[in-house]
Amino acid sequence: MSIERTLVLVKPDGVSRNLSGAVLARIEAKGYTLAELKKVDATREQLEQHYAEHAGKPFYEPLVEFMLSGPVVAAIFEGDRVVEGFRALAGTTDPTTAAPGTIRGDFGRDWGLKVQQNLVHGSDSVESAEREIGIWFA
Ligand code: RTP
Ligand code: MG
Repeated sequence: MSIERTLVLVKPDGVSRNLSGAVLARIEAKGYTLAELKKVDATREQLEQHYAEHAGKPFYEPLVEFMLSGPVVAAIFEGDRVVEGFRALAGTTDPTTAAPGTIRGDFGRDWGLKVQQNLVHGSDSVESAEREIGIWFA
């Protein structure tokens, strides 16, 4: 067993489409435990820390603007290998091609929406998770 924590964000598209509960329910149904939960208006400073690895990329500024466009739901989930497990549940980055059965594959829309509107964020490693939890649950 490797009990981990991961940081999940329901992005502004998921919140505005009233899918926060559906997303959280799927994570709980897989067996992960909700440890912390809040709805938050992100600040630019938070997002610049959160997405520091992407600074300078072409999609960085549109991504930050999108994440500022409405509230997000931030959660900490706990469980055995939850970092890897949640990313599998979320699906690949682009909802158009994310596998059916995943959150992005099932709830994503593809009529002209951008890749950033992919419903959820999940930490990509245990180290990232601890760093990101510090940003969102200081
Ligand atoms: P996340 O960090 O949100 O869990 O997603 P991810 O690992 O699957 O994707 P990542 O490469 O870390 O990118 C972070 C977020 O940036 C947006 N993105 N847009 N080409 C593009 O327009 C593009 N590529 C990435 C997505 O919102 C992605 O989740
Ligand atoms: Mg990522």
